[in-house]
Formats: sequence, C-alpha cells, structure tokens
Amino acid sequence: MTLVLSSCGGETSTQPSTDEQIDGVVRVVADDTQNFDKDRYTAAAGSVEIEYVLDGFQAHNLLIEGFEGEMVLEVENGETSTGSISLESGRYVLYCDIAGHREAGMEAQLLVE
Ligand SMILES: [Cu+2]
Repeated sequence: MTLVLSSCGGETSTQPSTDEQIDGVVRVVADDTQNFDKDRYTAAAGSVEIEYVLDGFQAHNLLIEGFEGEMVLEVENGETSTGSISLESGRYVLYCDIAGHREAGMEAQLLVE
C-alpha cells in the first residue's frame, strides 16, 4: 500500500515590493543583567534597521563586529535607539563594547539572508 502525501504548496511567495519593509526591523532588547533578549537575530540583506531597546537603566551600546565605524547605538535609562546599516547576506556578531559586558553575555549572532 502506498501512501501518497500530496501537499499542494499553497504558499504564495510575496514579491518584494519597491516599498521599504517597515517590519524588517531587527529588535534587540538589552537589560540590566548584561544580556540580549536572544542569542540570534535575523534580517534580510540590504538596508538593515536595528532598534535597540533598553529594558533597564544601565548604559549599553550595540555594535556589529567589523562594522564598528559604521554604526553605534547607545542607550541608557530605558531609552530606545535606532539605526540602519547596509549588510550583505552572511553571519555577523552583535555586541556591547562596554568593559566586561560582552564577556558577561552581551554578544549575539545576526544572520542576514
Ligand atoms: Cu552593555
């Protein structure tokens, strides 16, 4: 007996429009425990917008390894900071460069595809 599993791929691939995708924002949340809310973030290649949200009071910043000269987001006292950077597909590392923070856990992957 043969089981035929027919999956009629009902996925309609959404064509990329010429409009900027607002929901392409990468949201990174930091807190006073010196951690990001995720170990890995994803983004679409091109202009990547990053929203850095501080759920706490301690000062933090956010940089992308190898692109430190292009974007630095800084927050303290519950602030949100946003910035954008042009990235090709690949793996990147996000981190906070305040002394000791990266070692404490403020490091995450950013997967751009
Ligand atoms: Cu930090």
